[in-house]
Amino acid sequence: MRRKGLVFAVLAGLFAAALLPAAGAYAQAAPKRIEVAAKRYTFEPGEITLKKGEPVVLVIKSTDVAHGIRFRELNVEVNVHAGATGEVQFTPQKTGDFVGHCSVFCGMGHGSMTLKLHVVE
Ligand SMILES: [Cu+2]
Repeated sequence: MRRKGLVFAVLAGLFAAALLPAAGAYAQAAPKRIEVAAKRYTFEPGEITLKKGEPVVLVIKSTDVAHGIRFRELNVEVNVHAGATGEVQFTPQKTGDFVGHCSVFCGMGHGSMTLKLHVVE
């Protein structure tokens, strides 16, 4: 009888060991991906809303020339080659409205190529 109990304990231990890594992976679920298309001289969508403290991956896909995005106040920047995709992961730590600017000169309208970011609680 004691032997059965021991076998049970070992099996329970193995079971728990098998489950724990899975639980850990679940807790670190992949951050939300937000895709934004970049083309002369707009980002589409032009506005995004994020939650404070929630990690995100901002995916910028250029459909023409090289672009980039920089949110100076958030220390977030990524450049994208022509026709390519670039991504940057960050976690907004403060609420408010931020304006990101294209960080790679892309032509006459470059200065007005912006992406609005709202960070909410
Ligand atoms: Cu530009």
